[in-house]
Amino acid sequence: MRMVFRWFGEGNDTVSLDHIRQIPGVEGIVWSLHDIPAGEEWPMERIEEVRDQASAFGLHIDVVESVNVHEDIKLGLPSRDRYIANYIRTIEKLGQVGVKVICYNFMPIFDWARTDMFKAAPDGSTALFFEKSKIHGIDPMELVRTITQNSSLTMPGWEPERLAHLTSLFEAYRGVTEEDLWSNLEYFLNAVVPVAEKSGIRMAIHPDDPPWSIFGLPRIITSQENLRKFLSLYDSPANSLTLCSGSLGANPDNDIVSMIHEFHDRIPFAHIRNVRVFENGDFIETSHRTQDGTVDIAGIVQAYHETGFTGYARPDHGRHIWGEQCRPGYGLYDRALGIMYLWGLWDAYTRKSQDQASKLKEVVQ
Ligand code: CS2
Ligand code: MN
Repeated sequence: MRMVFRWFGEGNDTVSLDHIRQIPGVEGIVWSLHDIPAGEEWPMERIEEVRDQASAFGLHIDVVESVNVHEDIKLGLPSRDRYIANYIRTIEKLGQVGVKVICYNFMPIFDWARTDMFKAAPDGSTALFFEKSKIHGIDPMELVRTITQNSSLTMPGWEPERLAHLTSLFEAYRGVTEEDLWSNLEYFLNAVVPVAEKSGIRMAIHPDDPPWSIFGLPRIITSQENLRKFLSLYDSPANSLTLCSGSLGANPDNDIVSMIHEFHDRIPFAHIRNVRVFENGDFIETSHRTQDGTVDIAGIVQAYHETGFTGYARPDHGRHIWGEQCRPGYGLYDRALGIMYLWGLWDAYTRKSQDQASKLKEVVQ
């Protein structure tokens, strides 16, 4: 397991590279060019700039999250080919600087969605919260305001330029079914996966968060069955998964341990975080500790250990604790605590398998 940490870029993050390198076992940043609109080609100078900033602190840039997919590609419009051509040139450039994994998602219009960015927990911390009944009643624009209002920093997946055209975006998706979305995704994969293969990059789709339809928009990267279907669309190691335990775990029917055992050779990037799902379907992000939520984090780390996971992992989100002022979900403290929990589990499983191996040796001798 190779630990990495998301960094939003100079002037766009409350956490510095200097802090990141002090978290035990963190070897690289997970990065993006957040100001470049989806569909545009990334300039090489900007890519090299991030590489140089990271390497000044001894950190690598192997994992990009995300190169966002233009809405016309998800919609399957004729203009998609132009945006796919730009995407391909970006993949090639990222390959040239040694990037190994590109995370992306295929959610129509919205990326991750929550109804409350700072929901208070009894211990005084706050965290991202999703209230199922609230989302049914509200105007999508209200959701955009909830998510973007408290922050002067960019919110990934919630770019104001794009969301300013919300009405026409919804209009464009009218009549677009899950089947359409699958076939538009397949078209995209057929174009980009061969390029990724040649560039030494694994494309790793992020599951939908939450893993069900919102505002009547189709969502397909939601379950074990659908992940299986996704992988079969293009059978190559370069067509792979960012397995996010928190996103998938918002639906208690999703058995993430089973997914790791089934898909392990197609998971180059793990997002490991916990959520607590309530009986009515609402959920709140919690600490990483297994007992604090409803996702079996210890079982997940064990499954990665048992399957010999050598990919990248990040703690994904954290709560806001100790009064930290930060981008929602992306403070330093709780994510760093999460990393230490993940390492604790990992090292214990390593020790256990070493002990078992030496016992076996004794028996054989
Ligand atoms: C995050 C996402 O919701 C999550 O779990 O990891 O915001 C993720 O960064 C994007 O969906 C990836 O494209
Ligand atoms: Mn995630």
